[in-house]
Amino acid sequence: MTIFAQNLDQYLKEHTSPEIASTVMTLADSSIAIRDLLNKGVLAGIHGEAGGQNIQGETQKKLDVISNDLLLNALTQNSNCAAVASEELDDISPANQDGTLLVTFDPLDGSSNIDINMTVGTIFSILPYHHQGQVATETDFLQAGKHQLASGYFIYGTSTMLALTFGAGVSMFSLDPASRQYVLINERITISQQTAEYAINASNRRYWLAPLAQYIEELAQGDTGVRNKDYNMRWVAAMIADVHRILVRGGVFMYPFDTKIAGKAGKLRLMYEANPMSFIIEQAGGASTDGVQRIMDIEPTGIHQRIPVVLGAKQEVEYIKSLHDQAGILANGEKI
Ligand code: AFP
Repeated sequence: MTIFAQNLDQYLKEHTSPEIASTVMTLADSSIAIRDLLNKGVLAGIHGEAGGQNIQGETQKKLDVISNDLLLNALTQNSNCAAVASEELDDISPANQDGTLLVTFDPLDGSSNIDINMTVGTIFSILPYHHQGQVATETDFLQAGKHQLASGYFIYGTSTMLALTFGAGVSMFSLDPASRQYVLINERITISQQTAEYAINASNRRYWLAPLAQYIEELAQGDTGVRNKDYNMRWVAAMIADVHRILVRGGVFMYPFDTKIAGKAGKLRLMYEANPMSFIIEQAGGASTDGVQRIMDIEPTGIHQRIPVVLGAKQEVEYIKSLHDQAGILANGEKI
């Protein structure tokens, strides 16, 4: 792999506006602080439930709470951010009225992985803010994903990486622990249209809709079934890790509609997970739907809205849509 040896700050100067560059640098600085805490692990007192007390009698916070606070404080101090919305907070946090950007983030995706020393990450999305001089409200955030100006994620795995898009391809950076700088390692990430690998929590099988159940059954039949080839399955239980794997070696990821919890249209959040990851996946040449409809076309109705997600290799995503179309049902099971 070619190492371009260009640092993130230099890359940002060349590829985006000063406002977005400054906001991404704020996110990147916070990610390095989060990664430092993750590396210290149990020794940093970050494992376990929030709400306990340390030896000084101070409240101990779980790392997802600490990460949330870190990002929130840093972003609200950035003059370009009009407001911030976090998966961890009920309400949005207005910041600087003259800012031109809105930022949403999931501070630690896959946080149930922290205590088992597995991969987690931070996902973010940057949207335009149109009401300078006024205090931003939740309504300002309710923009379809196609309006995102930038999105990306920091993945804290065996190494720390950043995937980033401004709508002109996806670039990947790796954190150099010595210089504490993100270094560009790949300027054009692309996803293969086909795959032989899929990711789904198969324990939910009995709650899936018929088209999705049929699809997974076809894959499981491998070279004895209609797909005529064997498939491999992986599930990290952190979307960030499953999506990163797809960017690196291809695949299809599904957290589909299921009937497990009445009234929930899926597990993943549109504004914090589905939209930013869809932007990355599409920009890498993949596709992203709720099973039927392009996710980035969906008009959000609430900041914490949940949505089914099917993303990755274009041919597989389109095939899943065709199964829903043939069955005459929408991704949420309603009849067309
Ligand atoms: P946590 O952040 O609570 O660990 O949830 C992670 C997540 O939202 C997403 O990153 C995973 O793909 C998905 O949940 C895993 O869900 P299951 O627990 O159903 O496998």
